[in-house]
Amino acid sequence: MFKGVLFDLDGVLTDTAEYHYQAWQRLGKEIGITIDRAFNEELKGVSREDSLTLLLAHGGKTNDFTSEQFAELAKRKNEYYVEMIQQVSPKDVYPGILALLQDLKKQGIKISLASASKNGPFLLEKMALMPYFDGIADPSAVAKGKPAPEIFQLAAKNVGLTAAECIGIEDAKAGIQAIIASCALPIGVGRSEDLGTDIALVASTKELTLDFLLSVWQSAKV
Ligand code: UVW
Repeated sequence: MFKGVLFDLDGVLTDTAEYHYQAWQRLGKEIGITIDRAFNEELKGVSREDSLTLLLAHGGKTNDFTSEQFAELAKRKNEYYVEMIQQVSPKDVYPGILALLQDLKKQGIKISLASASKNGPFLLEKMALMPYFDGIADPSAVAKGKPAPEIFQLAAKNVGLTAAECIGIEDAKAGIQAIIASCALPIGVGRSEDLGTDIALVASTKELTLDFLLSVWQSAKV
């Protein structure tokens, strides 16, 4: 039986993945880089700085900015994003998530956040989900972001577990790769075209019930 669940935030607990996309799009437009949803898939789950590096490479502008300008662009994107998430409230929690968190708590299963976003704690507060979380991995405390396993390993460690004792839930390809590398058991929220065919997938968070998690764990561990 798994002892913990490690949650990504953007695109798993709520729809902030869309706000990230809009904020990157706005910044991109200002510096002459157009992005679409297909490219945005590559930014999902990736840290702010790594996303900016990918955006500049996408627009052929890798060497166009000094490190000070790079920092200013990252800050500007975050300002656009933070502006949009001010209105986030408990109504924005994805379907099924609250019931899952409540059921996990009742079973004494640890709940930990493994998000690359430095805005994670702010969003948990806004959605009134903070009381459910036993631990939050600080993304600035890990040397390498997703797809490296560190953030999931830290999220497990923060609740006294190893990643191998946990299920990890993600909507992004880099995140699924990080879960697999950490030895946690992945569940993807999304499409097999984006996340792969070799892991348990749900099309909607509505399907993320405790029973579903138990069945995924049992079938992976036989
Ligand atoms: C991500 O974009 C993942 O992080 P932040 O919210 O810190 O910019």
